[in-house]
Amino acid sequence: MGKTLTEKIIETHLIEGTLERGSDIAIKIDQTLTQDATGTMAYLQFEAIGIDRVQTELSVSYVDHNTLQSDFKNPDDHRYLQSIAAKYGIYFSRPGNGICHQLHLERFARPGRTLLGSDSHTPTGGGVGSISIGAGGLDVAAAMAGESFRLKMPQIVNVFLTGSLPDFVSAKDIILEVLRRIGVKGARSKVLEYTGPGIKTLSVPERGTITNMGTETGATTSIFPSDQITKQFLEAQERGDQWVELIPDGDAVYDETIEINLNELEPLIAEPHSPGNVKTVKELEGLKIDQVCVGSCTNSSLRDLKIAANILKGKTINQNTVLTVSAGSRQVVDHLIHSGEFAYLIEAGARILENACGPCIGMGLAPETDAVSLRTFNRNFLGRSGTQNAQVYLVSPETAAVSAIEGKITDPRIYGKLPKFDMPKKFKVNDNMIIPPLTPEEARKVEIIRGPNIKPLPEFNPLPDKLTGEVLLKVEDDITTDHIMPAGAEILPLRSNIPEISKYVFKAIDESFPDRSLAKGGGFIIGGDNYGQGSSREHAAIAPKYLGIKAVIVKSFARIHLANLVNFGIVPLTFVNKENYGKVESGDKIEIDLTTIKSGKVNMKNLSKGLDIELTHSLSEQDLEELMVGGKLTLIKQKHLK
Ligand code: MIC
Ligand code: SF4
Repeated sequence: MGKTLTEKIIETHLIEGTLERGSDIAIKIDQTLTQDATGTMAYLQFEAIGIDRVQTELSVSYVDHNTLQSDFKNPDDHRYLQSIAAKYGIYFSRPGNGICHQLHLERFARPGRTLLGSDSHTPTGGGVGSISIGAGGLDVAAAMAGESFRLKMPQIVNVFLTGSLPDFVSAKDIILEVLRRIGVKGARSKVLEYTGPGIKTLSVPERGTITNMGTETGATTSIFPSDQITKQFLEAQERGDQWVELIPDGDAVYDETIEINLNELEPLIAEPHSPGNVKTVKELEGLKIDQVCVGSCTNSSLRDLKIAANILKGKTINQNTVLTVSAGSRQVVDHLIHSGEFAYLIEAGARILENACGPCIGMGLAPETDAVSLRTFNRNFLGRSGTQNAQVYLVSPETAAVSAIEGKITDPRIYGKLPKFDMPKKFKVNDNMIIPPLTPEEARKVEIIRGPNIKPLPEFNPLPDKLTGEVLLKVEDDITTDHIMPAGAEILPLRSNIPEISKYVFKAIDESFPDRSLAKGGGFIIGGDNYGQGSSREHAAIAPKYLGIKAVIVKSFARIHLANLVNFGIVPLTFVNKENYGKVESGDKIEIDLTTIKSGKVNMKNLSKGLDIELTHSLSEQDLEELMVGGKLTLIKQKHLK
């Protein structure tokens, strides 16, 4: 029986387990990436593990999220990260160089390699045929220490593409179409593997757009084969020697197939407040817009900015619409400057931002009150832009540029033929903002520099046999990590300071949550389906743990958040019968008996209502061991001390 591409790469990295779907496996990790917002915590943990140097083939530390410097906190973190990179053999991408995923695709991602990144959009690397997975910072720290990465062997979905995209229809519309069909929970425990004749029409950055935003379907990762298009891209990045052909076998067997005819696609848009609320742009045409943002790790490649620039050439943006542009890398900007296309953006009235995440994570450029903001980004969760009542829509660069000129949501196809533009045969490669690792001797002399905002890691105790307390909060389906642990310019600088950042847990849902939790000595959270979707931020677990949260009981979890809860000793449980969600309310006193947890069955007593409710979990033996000692770090430290 033939193999899928995913199976082939996983098989060559398998440390434990088999390819049987749903079984527990452990894979070797070749590369890691971190970004600054998750990186400080990941490196504090790496330091706590206590080894001299990273054990991976390649580890890169990027600075791209916390780039607004309104006081000392963010720059202190950058300096800490730079000193850590020098100390432990890590490449350091300096602030201003660009967004981690765009940069990693350009400079480091390799076909056939595994990449673990402390950011949920790490699957961008799937654009060159790498198995690239997002994880919590502690899992990435463990991978840097040479530990394998544990996951459930995913099912593999064949996303079979035929045809080619019409003018003004974009790679972004392909992933929006996938989201339209399967929604934000549709690919959980699955890998989306792209095949079919249509893939030959897509360049690597376009493939990167698709694998990047595959995260929004809940997929473990997404991947394209490594073919002649990959070869050309790597050669153009002066990395031709890293190319290997990697394709699925002709008779590969997939668990499911989704067919998309690219000829039939039209411009799509995700409405507030979920990337899964997909409509056609036509359906929303005419809605007045206040802001348009082009950029983010989904759509900030040279191809995307050239499209936007050439549409805007000789035009002026609508007088009631603000346009921002943030390139994914200096390489992108360098090309646009030399080709003259950068001028088209500036002349049209774009506000040029740093090469960083920027407005995507509420780091500046928050929209005005009640604004409609059209963004080429991947997430439009409530409040994420920094303005609670803003309405954020997600679109392609084509739709964004045309709409910025028109001042209203506009189907870009009304502009007729897509303007012509050339892509370079060779990219301008200049890695002078990536500091390579030092030799072990040089590294030994490096001092780690810590600012006053970098606080020690909190320590957590082993779990008792019984958990008792009050349900502090009950929430609905699809709660995101942005709900649990909000980001934005005010809160993100606190990522290295757990006591401070904990004060913002569930801020938009219930501002009293942190104080109530501390006052009651902690308690429980009840949730619906897909609890914890979105970001990889482990702060959505560490901060609730710090506030005393003992267990989270839901209908189902999102993958990365579930792993983060285990890593920090919060018990993640699910209802055996989802209807029982209705039998426990905020304020109820409950008791959970953990003595039977190894059997997979856990009893919860609702003491307030006099009910017994059966709970379960999907945790492996290893997960349970980590959980019961109060978190993964304790176990890893013990292992490395031996
Ligand atoms: C995001 O897009 O939500 C982030 C910010 O990149 C996060 C990481 C973080 O919270 O630091 C992610 O996607 O993992
Ligand atoms: Fe940065 Fe936004 Fe991409 Fe997250 S989704 S890595 S915040 S650009």
